[in-house]
Amino acid sequence: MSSSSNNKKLLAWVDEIATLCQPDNIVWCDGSDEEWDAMWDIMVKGGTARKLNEDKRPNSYHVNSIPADVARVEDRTYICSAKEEDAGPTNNWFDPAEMREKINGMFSGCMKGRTMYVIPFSMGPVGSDIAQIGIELSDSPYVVTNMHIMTRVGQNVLDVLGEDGEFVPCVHSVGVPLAEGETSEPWPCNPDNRYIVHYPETREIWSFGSGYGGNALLGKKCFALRIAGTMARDEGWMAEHMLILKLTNPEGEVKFVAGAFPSACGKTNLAMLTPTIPGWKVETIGDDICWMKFGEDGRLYAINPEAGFFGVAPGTSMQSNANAMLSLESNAVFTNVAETDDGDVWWEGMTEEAPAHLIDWKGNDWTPDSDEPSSHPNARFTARANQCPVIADEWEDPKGVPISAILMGGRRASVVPLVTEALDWNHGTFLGTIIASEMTAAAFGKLGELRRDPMAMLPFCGYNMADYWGHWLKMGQTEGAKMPKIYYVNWFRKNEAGKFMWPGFGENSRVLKWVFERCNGTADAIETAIGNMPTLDAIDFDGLDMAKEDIANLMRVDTDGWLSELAGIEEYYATFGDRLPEELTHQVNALRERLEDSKQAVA
Ligand code: SAT
Ligand code: MN
Repeated sequence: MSSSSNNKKLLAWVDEIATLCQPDNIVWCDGSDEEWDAMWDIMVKGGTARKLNEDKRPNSYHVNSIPADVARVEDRTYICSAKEEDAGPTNNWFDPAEMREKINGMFSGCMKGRTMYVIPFSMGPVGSDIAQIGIELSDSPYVVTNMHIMTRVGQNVLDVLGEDGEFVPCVHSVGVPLAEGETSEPWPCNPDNRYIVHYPETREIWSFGSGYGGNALLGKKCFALRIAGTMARDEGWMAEHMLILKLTNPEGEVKFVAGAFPSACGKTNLAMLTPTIPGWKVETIGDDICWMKFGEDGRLYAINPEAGFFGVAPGTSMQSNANAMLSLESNAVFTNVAETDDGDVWWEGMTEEAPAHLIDWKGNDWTPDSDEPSSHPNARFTARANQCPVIADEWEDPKGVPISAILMGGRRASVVPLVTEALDWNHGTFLGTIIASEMTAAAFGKLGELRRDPMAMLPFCGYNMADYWGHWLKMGQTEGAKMPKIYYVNWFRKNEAGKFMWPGFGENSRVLKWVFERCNGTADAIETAIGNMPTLDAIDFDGLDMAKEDIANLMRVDTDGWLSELAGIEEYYATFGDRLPEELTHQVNALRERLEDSKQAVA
């Protein structure tokens, strides 16, 4: 297990970081099975991991973090651009020179007593024109194994990098140096000193103090969204928080659809959906991140830069997402879930009935009478994409797949209908900027209050959000561009009794069918104030157990509701000052006019 490179910049940088962090050893990772085994061997012996019952879940491991380190830390995530306005009001900005000083202090000697792993990884199929190379230096064997699944790791990446190729440098430390003879905690981390730092101008990532998820697996949100986003802006492509799916109609015709949804809106489920309408097929390209570049024909071609799924475990079951369950039957990692008496894993919602006894994620005995859930709500599985039974043949196509439509949506109990087609790219961009979700728990703010999450990128946009919107608009003006159609969807509308009107899950295929047929010009729509909406019979509601009234409400323009949204949108836009693209002001004004006109027409 070892790899090597003759890239001068890389060799010099590895030396420099080793001098700073002072690890005991340096290991160049090669992504092999042997390396996987060796990492787990270290973690099992060190009390970090438990191997699952080989008969139940071959080659799979269970790890628990500590309660202080269970999720991304948005308040410790920094964008260190030279100018504060370039980070914008939605990011934590920090002066880059001051941050460098802080970082030098923090990282100085931080890997003492540990091994520094050099992880060469490709985001996207190795060698694809749309792919990018990163190198993560990390002192965590847990990170090495997760990167094996989530990215493409190995010598072939270094071969593509060659002598003078470019890479994004990513430095990660759990932030717990060991004294002579001291052994590591099972889950080392430094929760009081977590820093997730991005330098967009020099395209660097530094992460300190956390071993978990997006804080530590730096290819994911840090690189593939925050840093890649700024690269995309500079180079004329797009790095988006979107699933990608392949949709096939009963005649065998194929379209590719991307979709941006905030956390907890069922992105992974949609990407792997089992259609309820006969003859239609959904296959998966990706469940979280989408990079798109123009092809010669002016269309946007997308790749999934990742190689695995880092999915939320609780709630995932054979009922809610059979394809995800089948993806993690072997070669998988489980973090912060419960263990069963027969050496397997369990989480809330996996089966209707909970096992009679478990060891919970904190290591305590658990029974169905216990007060706390057995798994952390943000417990995760890490599963290989190529194990997904509905992974599309094209998922590793280096030239990407042409995107016909982009879906966007939040979690809205009111106002927003089931599906609306944008009038054009600019209008669709506008709809993306106004994505929001109602707060569901009082703890997160006032009930019913909106958390705005434009394009589902709020925590992931590495530069000024208003400039990002400007980039979307600019993409649409590119000479010869044939942009995808944009659809604003809402699976989460509630009726007056507080019940979800729309069944969601596999039934979302009914909306996908309309989208598909709109792209072909064969489905009906009526132009309304808020966009093109399906006529009542354009969506197949056949066999759905839904009240007529709910169907009507789901498909209706709530003119007054929309009018009262406008003030909130304008207030939000105002927070971006003069960075707000003028076009978006036009869009709000035009929407207001259309709504008022339609009100008069009715009156
Ligand atoms: O922890 S991650 O950022 O990788 C996943 C997520 O928050 O969606
Ligand atoms: Mn995500």
